[in-house]
Amino acid sequence: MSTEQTYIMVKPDGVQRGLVGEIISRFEKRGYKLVGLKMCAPGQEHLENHYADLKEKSFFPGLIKYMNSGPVVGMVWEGLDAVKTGRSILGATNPLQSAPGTIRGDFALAVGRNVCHGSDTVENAQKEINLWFGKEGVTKWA
Ligand code: RTP
Repeated sequence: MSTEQTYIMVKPDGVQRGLVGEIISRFEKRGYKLVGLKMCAPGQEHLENHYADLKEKSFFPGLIKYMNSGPVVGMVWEGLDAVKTGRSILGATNPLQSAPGTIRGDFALAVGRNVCHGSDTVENAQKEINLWFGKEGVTKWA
């Protein structure tokens, strides 16, 4: 098991519902280290880049519209097995299949309003961190 970084994002519904603090708190309490935090309204082009691998999916236009409906909060969390364990903290993509105790299992019902995003591989995490944090990068602390 190695130390990794993962990109976690509170989606517009999570921000509007006041879940940012709750989501940060769950990662902090689990023991992950916050090394990047940014609120932004990224715009259509940036969101299309983030979800480029889903471009051919029928739900893609609706996904971009949803993601563009308000600001998001992007975070980079660092720690052991951060990518896989990060996704287990979020729960299954479809909240109806998310276990209670996960973020989606506690706060969501619809796949199209599933509150949060988490990188699915170490490689994609690095791509997403570069895409969202770019030149400014993330913070180093002990
Ligand atoms: P995410 O990137 O948001 O963490 O989600 P994921 O990897 O678990 O799932 P993915 O298949 O990459 O889907 C990205 C987001 O698209 C929306 N979605 N809608 N059938 C549908 O209507 C549908 N399927 C997926 C969800 O918001 C999902 O998180």
